[in-house]
Amino acid sequence: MTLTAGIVGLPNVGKTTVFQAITGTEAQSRSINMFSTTAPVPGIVDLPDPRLQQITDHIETKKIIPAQMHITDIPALVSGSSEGAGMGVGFLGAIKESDALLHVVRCFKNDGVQHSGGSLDPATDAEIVEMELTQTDCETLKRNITRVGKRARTGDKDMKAQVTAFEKALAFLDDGTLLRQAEFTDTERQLLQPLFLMTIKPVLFLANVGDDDQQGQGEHVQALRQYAEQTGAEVAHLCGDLEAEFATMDETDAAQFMDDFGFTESGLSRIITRTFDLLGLQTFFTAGEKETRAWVIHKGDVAPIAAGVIHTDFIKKFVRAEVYQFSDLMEFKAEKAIRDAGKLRIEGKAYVLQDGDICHFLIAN
Ligand SMILES: Nc1nc2c(ncn2[C@@H]2O[C@H](COP(=O)(O)OP(=O)(O)O)[C@@H](O)[C@H]2O)c(=O)[nH]1
Ligand SMILES: [Mg+2]
Repeated sequence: MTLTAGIVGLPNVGKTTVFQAITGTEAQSRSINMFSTTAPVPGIVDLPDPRLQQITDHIETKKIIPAQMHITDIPALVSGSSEGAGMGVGFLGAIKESDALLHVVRCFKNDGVQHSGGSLDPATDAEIVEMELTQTDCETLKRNITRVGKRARTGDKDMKAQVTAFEKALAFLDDGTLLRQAEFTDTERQLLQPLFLMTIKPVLFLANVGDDDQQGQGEHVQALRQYAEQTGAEVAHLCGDLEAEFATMDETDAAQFMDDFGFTESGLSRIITRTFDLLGLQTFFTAGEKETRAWVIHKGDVAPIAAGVIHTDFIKKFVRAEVYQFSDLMEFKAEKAIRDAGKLRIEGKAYVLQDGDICHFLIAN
């Protein structure tokens, strides 16, 4: 699976700065103007994983291919966007299929950059954006209840089930419950899926801190953490301004710069770790002469599903897998030694993959 995420947030909170920091691109539209981003901007990020390099220390390869995440920067939401204020909400279509939302919240002080609410208040800011997403979902649900409702009244059972699921979701929102916190059956989730509702998506709040709170322990990040806890979301902090600068440097300079600022981990690694936690994801590897590659799957996925990430056909054609752990390779330093030590396992269709598995799949012709 390719992980996709959409960036949301109020104006001037650092959405484009964060986008630039994590995609390593130099965006043109980073600015102190309220609506400097006027159209969705897609980007692709290589997911850093030091294990890839370590694998190739022992298994020679022509090419290293990291897993990727697709990220889209969009114009800002403001209070009233769902009724057409600011840039409206039409651009949300660009992130409707995202697996998760990265909701950037301003936790940095900068008098030179106008704050849409007048003062720094992360929890309130987060809530304003979520209100607009809620309103957008309500509109989507009402529109679809009307559309499907006409056919449901003719007695069509499938249509009736749809209307019931839509009405249930609408009732949650009317009640002030975000859909990510609402309980639905698997069937209901399937019925809601085609509507691409915004508040049902998992949210990672990105606390954009100033360089006076690089550890993310200040009151503003704490306030956001509390809000996240109450609303079933996660928080990662990063200093957008600094990270955006690292991102445009070459690796050696960036490492030196990070060291100078006392950064032990890049904001991007933190975001990836939290997104993986949030979405229940893990990584497995394939390693060989041609290429060594990282793949993203869900925790609990069985071997044929993992093979299917490489090629959809492999789900059906899966025969068996040869599997060992990344740590085995670090210990024995070669596949042959792993095999000789009896650590190379033959696994069948029911095998549940573990993070860090290195796999060879046998596929039927
Ligand atoms: N001090 C400080 N300023 C920032 C930070 N992140 C963004 N800014 C500034 O805030 C302004 C708005 O940033 P931008 O990324 O365009 O915000 P967007 O409207 O949310 O996309 C720019 O002038 C940035 O340089 C940060 O972490 N610290
Ligand atoms: Mg922007």
